[in-house]
Amino acid sequence: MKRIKKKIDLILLTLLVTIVVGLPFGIQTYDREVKHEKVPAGAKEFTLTGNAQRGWIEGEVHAYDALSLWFEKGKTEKPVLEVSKGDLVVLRLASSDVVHGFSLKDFGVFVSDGIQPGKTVIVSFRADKVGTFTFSCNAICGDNHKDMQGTLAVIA
Ligand SMILES: [Cu+2]
Repeated sequence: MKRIKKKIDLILLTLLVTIVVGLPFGIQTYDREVKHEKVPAGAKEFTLTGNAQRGWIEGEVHAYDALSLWFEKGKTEKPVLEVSKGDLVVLRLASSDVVHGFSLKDFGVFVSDGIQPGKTVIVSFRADKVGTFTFSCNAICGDNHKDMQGTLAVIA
């Protein structure tokens, strides 16, 4: 009887360890696969990282890097994303600190439920008109919230 109980304990412990260790890997793999699936071939892809001090930064930037870049270079330029008319544009939106939002109203693109740190939100749209369009953050994220903007330039 005691032996069986020990065996069950061991099985349960193994199961628990497997779950605790395996879950983060599982989530990571799932995220990567899902992200991968969402980006069609031939799309113009950009990554924007939101930072409460520096606004939108082009590329994937982690909190520590954002901070050191801030001290090294001061305020960064607002990003300008250039695409051609007719392009399918895919934006990977990330945050290096707090919850940000995203809005590009000329193309009907809104992220209303927030861009959480550590999670990437992917939006896509067809750049079907020529011009320069402003995108911004639509979640109040700090003192520099109103400066958290960038430009999408669609050329003919
Ligand atoms: Cu923001």
